[in-house]
Amino acid sequence: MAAGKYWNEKIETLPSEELRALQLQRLREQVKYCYNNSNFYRKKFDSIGLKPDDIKTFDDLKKIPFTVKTDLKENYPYGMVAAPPDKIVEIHASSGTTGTQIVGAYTKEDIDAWQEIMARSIYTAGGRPQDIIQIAYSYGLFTGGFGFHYGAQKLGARIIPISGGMTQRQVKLMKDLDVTILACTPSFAVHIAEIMQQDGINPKEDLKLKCGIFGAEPWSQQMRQRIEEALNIETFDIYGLTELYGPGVSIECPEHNGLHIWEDYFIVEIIDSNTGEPLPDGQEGELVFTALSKTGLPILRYRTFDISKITHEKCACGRTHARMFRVTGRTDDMLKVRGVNVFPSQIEYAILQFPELAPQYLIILDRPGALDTFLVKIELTEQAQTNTQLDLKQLKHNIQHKIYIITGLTVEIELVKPNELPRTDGKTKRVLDLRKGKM
Ligand code: DLL
Repeated sequence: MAAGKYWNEKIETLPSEELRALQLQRLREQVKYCYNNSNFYRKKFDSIGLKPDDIKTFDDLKKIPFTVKTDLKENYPYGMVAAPPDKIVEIHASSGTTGTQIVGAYTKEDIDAWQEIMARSIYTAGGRPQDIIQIAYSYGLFTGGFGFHYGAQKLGARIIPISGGMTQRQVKLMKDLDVTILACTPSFAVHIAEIMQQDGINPKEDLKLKCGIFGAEPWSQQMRQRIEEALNIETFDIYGLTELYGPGVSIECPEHNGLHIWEDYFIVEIIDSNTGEPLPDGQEGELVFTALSKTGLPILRYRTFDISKITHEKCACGRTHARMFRVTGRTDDMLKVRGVNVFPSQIEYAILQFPELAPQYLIILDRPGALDTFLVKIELTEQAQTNTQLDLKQLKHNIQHKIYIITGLTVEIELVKPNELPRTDGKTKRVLDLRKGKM
């Protein structure tokens, strides 16, 4: 099936009209499947007098109420499962940012679909059967490890299923086994690069690494540049969530101009998160997805909380599937500090403009008295740390000013030594909010 630059040329380059027709046909079938097999959706439809046959066009999609995270939580663990129990062959889960488990239940058909979109995603990022892929996402309930494993297996690449952790061993194996693709979270990639530097490994000379497929958490353009330079690779942003199989909902193509959403499997909408109203292409809002083929735990119009924007313009790579732009944050990540809304990604964007700073930072919020305090601890790079000429006071002032320009907030800056902040092999926690419980 795979040839040249496409994994599945016919589907990936399907003319838009045909793609819409395919989606509509799958949507109608999926709505029927939900109504006939899911108690949750049948009740939801019945409560507003909606019948599956009422969904005839894309416009009718709006008649379907949103599905939200609390639906999954309230129906934990199996309340939203639509397939018979003996058809569920695998479970994954995400603890999410709020700590409550979200469970994903997969039938064999779901695993096949996930494997297909992951193989397609890795291929889109340049992965080929002759590649050697180090999967440094955690294996287990988290969907990262297994999602990449299934995709790479279908692609026929050689898999190094190392999982997360063991950073020094990651580096050694990458070198010894001639790894060409690294798959992990961007923050773990930063840590791997640090260990390489410490161990005197020069990626350009000592490794065969050509690309990195990174996702599962927001990362800025500045973070990308740092990683690409440190590891001497091209990087690809991959997006997904447990509720929609896991990784592989969308991925960047070599144009690096947005992430193609595999529209034969998903319908994407962008909505205003306050009003729920759909927003036009190009406008930033919350991503909402309808899965067109899931049978274990089908999901219609799922509000992700993820903030992005989309475009349906044709991409220079020839793929016709819509693109979403990098997720800048989540509606529930937004920090409200002294009445000002600020996203951690804005802080990252500001600080990584300073070459003296490493991409390692922690935001600490507190409320010792009546007012919020906002402290950003940032590591200096090794070079900056040993540079006796560096005017730290001036540097702090410049960082403060940059953050003020971007967010409107005056924050406190603490510059710390390299390696002082905690490292992670998964999703990094960038915010410590000590105000909780004091509100
Ligand atoms: O993080 C699935 C995944 C694994 C994606 C490996 C990519 C690579 P969850 O644990 O359910 O699933 O978390 C999903 O992570 O709603 C986003 O907020 C965030 N997220 C995922 N990918 C990206 C990305 C996996 N590329 C939640 N950029 C999502 C920004 C991302 N945020």
